[in-house]
Amino acid sequence: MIEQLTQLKEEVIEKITATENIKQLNEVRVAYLGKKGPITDLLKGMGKLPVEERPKMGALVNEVRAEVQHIHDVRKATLEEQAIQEQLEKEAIDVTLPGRPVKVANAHPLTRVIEEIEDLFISMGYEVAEGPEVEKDYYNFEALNLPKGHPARDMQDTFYISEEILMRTHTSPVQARTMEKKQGASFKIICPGKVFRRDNDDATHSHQFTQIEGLVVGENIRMSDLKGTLDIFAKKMFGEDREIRLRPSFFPFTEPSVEMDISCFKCGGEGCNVCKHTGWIEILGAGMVHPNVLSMAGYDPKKVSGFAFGMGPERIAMLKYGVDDIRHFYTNDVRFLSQFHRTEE
Ligand code: FA5
Repeated sequence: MIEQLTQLKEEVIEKITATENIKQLNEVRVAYLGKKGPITDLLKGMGKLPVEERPKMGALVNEVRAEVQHIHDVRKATLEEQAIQEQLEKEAIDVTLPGRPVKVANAHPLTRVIEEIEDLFISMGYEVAEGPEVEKDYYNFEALNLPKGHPARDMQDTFYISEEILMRTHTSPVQARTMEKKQGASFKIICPGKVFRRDNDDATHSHQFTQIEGLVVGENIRMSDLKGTLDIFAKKMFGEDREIRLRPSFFPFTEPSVEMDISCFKCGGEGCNVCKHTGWIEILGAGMVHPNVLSMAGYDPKKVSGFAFGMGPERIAMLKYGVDDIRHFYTNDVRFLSQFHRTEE
């Protein structure tokens, strides 16, 4: 029996030492040290031994079992340590690798154009004014020399909240509101904001779009001041060699009224697809503030005069960035918007 025990001890030690992972070690433990294992069998078989030999054999078996258990425990600790090391190596982060580029969201292309125009006029001493998008009929039309029933109202049909309240069709009501507030004082403002019209959406029209209004009121403000201001605007926005052209037009709130064109920045005036082969691109409407508008807001048209202009940033952004459909600005397609993104390392 002692021989059997010694053989068993050597066998199990050899098996334990040969294990490569915890799973294998567990299998060896169950097989040799478990309830149905050979060591337990030996203990059970001791009943067959003469009584005087039993304590000695019992002690021997227990000694072997303790020794095997110890070797098992040492092996277990080694294998566990090895497993942790392997895992650490697998999950190791190489901090010397360069980081992945992070996409940084940028201002919407329309916001960019609006801010660029704001900055330009602020640099020329203009204040930025704001007005409500839900507006009174009075400010949107009447105070701008467009009384009820005036045929020019048809060009700016909009969404009415009630008979007297509507979604503003242009930023021009801010003209009347600012003049009322300034109470006869001179001023220079620009007003960016959303406007609404019952226009059918197509590549160049939207039922909601943005405008930027400009208004200068004071003594001795002349058409040449308007022309000079628009000339600077055209050159700063579209390039120093741009020329401007004023064509007669009609707005009930300005007299005389003009449309301003710029010489085409793509072909330089020779004619191309951007300028529809005319050499000129229409940019905005403008004019000298109508005396009726001045007097309705409490200014004396004999003493003061003013000029005003209004433009659509969508159309300007389309020209600047070569966008062929105004709807791109509103459909939130990331393929479109991401072209205006910066990538930062
Ligand atoms: C006006 O709205 C006048 N209030 C502008 C003005 C102000 C004239 C001050 C004189 C003095 P108009 O309807 O032309 O004018 O619109 C001005 C600009 O808004 C247009 O040149 C165009 O760029 C833009 N616009 C007009 N309708 C739409 C639309 N449906 N979608 C996108 N942009 C539009």
